[in-house]
Amino acid sequence: MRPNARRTNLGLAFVVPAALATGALAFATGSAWVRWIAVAHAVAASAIVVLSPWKTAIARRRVRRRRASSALAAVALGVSVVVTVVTGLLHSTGVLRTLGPASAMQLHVASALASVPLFLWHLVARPVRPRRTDVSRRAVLAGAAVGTASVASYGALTFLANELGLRGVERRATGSYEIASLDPGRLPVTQWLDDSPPPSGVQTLTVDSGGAVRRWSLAELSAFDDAVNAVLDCTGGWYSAQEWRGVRLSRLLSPDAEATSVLVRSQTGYTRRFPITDAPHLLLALRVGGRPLSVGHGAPMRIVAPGRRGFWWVKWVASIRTDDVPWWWQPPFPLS
Ligand SMILES: Nc1nc2c(c(=O)[nH]1)N[C@H]1C(S)=C(S)[C@@H](COP(=O)(O)O)O[C@H]1N2
Ligand SMILES: [Mo]
Repeated sequence: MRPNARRTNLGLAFVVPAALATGALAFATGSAWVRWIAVAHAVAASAIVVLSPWKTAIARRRVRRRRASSALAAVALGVSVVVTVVTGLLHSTGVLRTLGPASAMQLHVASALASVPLFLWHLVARPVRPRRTDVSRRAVLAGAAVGTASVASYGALTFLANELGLRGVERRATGSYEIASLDPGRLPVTQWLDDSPPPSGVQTLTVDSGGAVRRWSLAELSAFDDAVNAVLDCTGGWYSAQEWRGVRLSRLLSPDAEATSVLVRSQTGYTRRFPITDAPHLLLALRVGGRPLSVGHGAPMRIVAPGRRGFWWVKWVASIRTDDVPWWWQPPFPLS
């Protein structure tokens, strides 16, 4: 079939950002919505695959006509998209979850991030300007056909994974695989980007709330014994259920009518800001599975944030502050 270059390119200009957006949203979402966001992510990825034969034909023609300016960036974009789709498939089916030192999920995210500037550059270098005729009857039908084929291939893959008993079907709604639940000795130690365990832990926790600063010693904090069973779900693609013990954050805060958020800072400078309404549900954990936290897992204390992805579970907590800054006034994902 002779490719309709305009429609194929317009389709990709829509589904590639959709795949990126749903992927980022899946990491940011803690509620039950994450299941549907993950499904939308898979369908957007299927659409990229469905459109790829046409896009390949377009690229071939381009090369043949020697209109190969900015070809290197275009090829790099193609490679990054292929790697992203393949690693996404490897992770989600469970066929191959580690590739050398990295997990399929880590490579998936890294190549997706690499594709963002390349994609933007491609749009600038080879713009597709929508025309009126793009919303013709035929175009709408073509769009519907691609949509149907994408949903169908996602459904077929899910069916096949079930039939073949692939490990991918055991995943949680977030897409993560279970590991080391109730066995904290085997819990993986991981950092978001480049943080690392401090050589020695803090001896006190500084709490700045309601206009007063109070320092809590570890002995004082250890006297609390609030227990929370919660799932640590790392965006690296695994989750683990553990029994955490420590003190509910709300117990440490002074009443403050103005406060809208609580800022948690680690000894290493890693921070996350939570809505103040979360304070009763957040645990400052000193123990896991009945034992003090190890250094890797955040000794002497860390945040346990049920329902939030791993990057919210600040380790090596040194200080907590309440103020009236809105909780969303921070990068959606940590930068360190
Ligand atoms: N200070 C600090 N806390 C952190 C991180 C970090 O890089 N620095 N990484 C987070 C991420 S991404 C995850 S998944 C969990 C991992 O916790 P674990 O090492 O105990 O499994 O810690 C979170 N807390
Ligand atoms: Mo993580």
